Amino acid sequence: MAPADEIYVHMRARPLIAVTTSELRRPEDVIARPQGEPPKLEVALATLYPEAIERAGGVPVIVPLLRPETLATLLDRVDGVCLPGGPDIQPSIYGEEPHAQLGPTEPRVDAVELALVKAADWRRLPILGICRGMQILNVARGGRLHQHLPDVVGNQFAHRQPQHGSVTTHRVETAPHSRLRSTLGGPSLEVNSFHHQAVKTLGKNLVATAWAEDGTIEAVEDQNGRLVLGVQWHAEGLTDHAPLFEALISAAAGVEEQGAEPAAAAASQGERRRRASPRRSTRAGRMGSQGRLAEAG
Ligand SMILES: [Mn+2]
Repeated sequence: MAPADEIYVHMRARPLIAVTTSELRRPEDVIARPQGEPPKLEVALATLYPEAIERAGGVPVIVPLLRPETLATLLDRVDGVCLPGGPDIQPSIYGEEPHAQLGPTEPRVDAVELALVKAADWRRLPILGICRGMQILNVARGGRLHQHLPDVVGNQFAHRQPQHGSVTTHRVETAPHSRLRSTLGGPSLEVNSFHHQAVKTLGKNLVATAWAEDGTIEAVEDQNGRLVLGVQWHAEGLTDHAPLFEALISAAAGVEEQGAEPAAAAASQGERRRRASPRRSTRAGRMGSQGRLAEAG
């Protein structure tokens, strides 16, 4: 094979993964350095996310704050979505008043990520949510959150660990026959923990597939077989959890998942056939406007 052909095949095999910037840095939060750029509002994303996506074989596409119609155009051209960690989510989205211990929220970021999840669901794109990303996934599908987890489970486990993200601090039990267990092994995993909130009620078509010993839901996934997986820990900081990113990339590339439970694999195949309609026709025909009209409904 000629070198040019090799490069072409190689590039075709690497799916594009949209990864949102879930944090905003305000000018007052940025340290002005001599001869440096003057502080201004910035979008922020830990470099660990694009590194984990690239290492797993994907090409990260970093998504700033965009309008819904721009997000729709972007999602017509990517193959999967990664939702990173970030600040607490505004409780008004799921119809609750703010708790006294609610952390800082970012309404603009919430709006962008909720629109992105809905657009990704409409296109049946695979989704991996990390920490806040799992919570956004849940809320976008109509679920609710515990705003201040210690109110619910006490302080037996430090879900906001002081240790570095590469250090695991608590254990989770995983559900048999779950995609999580087939991806990372089971029945238990050691995880890090940096969350203030947690899932209270599950969003549409989501099931819990991991729990901390205090009962906190630590992972959710779509029960219809498509790869839609949220984990409450920071998998991007744990070398052993790279298979989560590899599963996202495989699903985004349309590669058959290895090692899935027979029932889940069968459901996955059926779903893949069904999803041929909206996503493929949108991509093949570049029918952006028609796709967006249908999506708005
Ligand atoms: Mn935790």
